[in-house]
Amino acid sequence: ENNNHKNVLPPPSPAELTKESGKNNQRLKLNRSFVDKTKSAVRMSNDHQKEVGLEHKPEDELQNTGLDDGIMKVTPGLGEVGRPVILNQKEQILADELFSSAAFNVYISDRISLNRSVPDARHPLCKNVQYENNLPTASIVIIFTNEMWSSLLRTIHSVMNRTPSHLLHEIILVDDLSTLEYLKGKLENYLKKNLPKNKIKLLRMKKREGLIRARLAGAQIATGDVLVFLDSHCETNFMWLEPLLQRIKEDRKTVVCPIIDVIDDKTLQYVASNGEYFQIGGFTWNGHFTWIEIPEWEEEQRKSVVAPTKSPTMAGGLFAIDRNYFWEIGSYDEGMDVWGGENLEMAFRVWMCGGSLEIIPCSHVGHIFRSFHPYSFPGNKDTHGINTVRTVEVWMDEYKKYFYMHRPDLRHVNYGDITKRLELRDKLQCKDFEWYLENIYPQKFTFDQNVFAFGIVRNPVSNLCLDNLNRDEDKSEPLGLHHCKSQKGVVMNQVFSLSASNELRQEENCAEVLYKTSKYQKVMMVKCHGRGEGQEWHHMRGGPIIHRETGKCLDVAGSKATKDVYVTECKGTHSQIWWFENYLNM
Ligand code: LR7
Ligand code: MN
Repeated sequence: ENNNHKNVLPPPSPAELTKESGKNNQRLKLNRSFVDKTKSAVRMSNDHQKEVGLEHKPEDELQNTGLDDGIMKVTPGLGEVGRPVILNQKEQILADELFSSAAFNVYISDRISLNRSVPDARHPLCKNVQYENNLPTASIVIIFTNEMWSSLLRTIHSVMNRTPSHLLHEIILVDDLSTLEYLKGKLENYLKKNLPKNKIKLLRMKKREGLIRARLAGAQIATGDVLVFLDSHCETNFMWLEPLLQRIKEDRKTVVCPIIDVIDDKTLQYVASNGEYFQIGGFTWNGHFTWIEIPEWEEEQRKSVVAPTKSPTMAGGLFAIDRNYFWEIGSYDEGMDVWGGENLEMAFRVWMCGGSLEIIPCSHVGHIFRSFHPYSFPGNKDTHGINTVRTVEVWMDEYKKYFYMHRPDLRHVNYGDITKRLELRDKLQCKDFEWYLENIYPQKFTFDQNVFAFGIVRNPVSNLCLDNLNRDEDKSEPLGLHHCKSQKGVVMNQVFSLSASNELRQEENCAEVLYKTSKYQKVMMVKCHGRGEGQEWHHMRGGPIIHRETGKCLDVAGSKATKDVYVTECKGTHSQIWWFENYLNM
């Protein structure tokens, strides 16, 4: 397992955000007594599909799928309507043993019908949207390497079940040199027997190419009007394809993404929100994709909560693009290996070279979010890092310095030849990265722009500096103190800005006082919300850093090195004096 790249995390669920945590009591036990309820569960799902005018298969066909393949052990009704499956203790032990091979609960997956129903995850307004009859056709490209049988086939079945056949030109499966035995002859037989021959193609890579070149190979043999890429562990939702095709028909230069719903890696629950809240794509200066809020100007511009929403970047795995436009705009960088970075590359390129990137809220596709990679990285390379170097060298102009500040280890890495990509940028007469930041992602925070002060923040008497102590940026963690470091190498842990809106912040995280009662109050680093309130701080050169809401001061007293920093009554003592490395005249 290669630790150099962190995996893409699922977006927070609306429940998590509104704190009205899971009132979901429909959790099912995997045991025989459940079978009684099966019929109603399946019938419910069929009625559900009828409602929106989709064809549905006869009940016995649904229940028999996969039963004789030697891998599936379907318990009819289990996981229907996307419900979570909870195992008893004995089964959980068996499931845990299998978990590491798949990075999700394959034991449960093997027991859920390949044709299981999903909850309608769309906003109710989507049901009123009309789509044209003569939409372009789609080639669905699904790449995989050693994907589990049940998750791969459930992806394919869900596409077959929820895509009108006149829009489904073909499904192209690309096997990136899987070694699992059942993905060889057995898979071919299954496809021949159970799926329409004219709709399904299986392409085998001769060597392990990685997801970027595997997708390129799939795209090369595609003949539909639109390319739709999916990961190999997805479940499509109601009317998932029509909204994507409709938008591309209106504007062939838009690259469109569905809302990606979470399929829980432990319970296989298809988590359906109310369809109203979703996030769009951003990036961090260390080269990772991240979820961000829809900015207010975009909220105003789109006429309805279900209207297409512009997004600075995309997660990467699930999107649709006009097939000819895919090639015109430079397809993918074929110099990228295995996993990572291609999504930001494509996002920058599309925006900078005259296209656009949108999330289409009426299209939903579920994806199993995994917390580690179940497959190997040949040569144990940090492919995310190296692919991202290719991206920043081609697209980010002088802004690449911010990336290298986070990753000085990659400054001299061999990233191969990028001449062709630079030529492409030239040929397409693309705009520069500054244009992208100003026009597409103006809310992106750059630590030395629109700030009063930036750099390390030192208390001179103790020679201690503010430091995030390498704590998890995705969680709320206390702000710490550490001996001040020199400015060479990776120093981002100690780089802070006092922003023009009076935030004491690192990239996406702002200092906030959360517990307002005790004498020494901890300072937490939490996601910046831009509303001032508990995230507002005031400071002048060589003076205290004052938290506006409580009127208290940042203080090193009471905390030793490698401890957390506190706010306490302002006293004008040495322990409350701070110097930013740089002050700007604004
Ligand atoms: O060497 C490989 N060859 C492959 O064919 C490695 C992977 N793959 C296949 C793999 O079987 C899977 O179908 O490529 C697909 C993506 O790999 P995952 O599922 O391990 O990736 P991920 O879901 O963790 O990562 C996200 O970011 C990647 C960056 O390179 C890709 O763009 C993935 O497609 C992307 N997935 C999504 O966007 C789904 C939503 C996740 C989020 C946010
Ligand atoms: Mn994936």
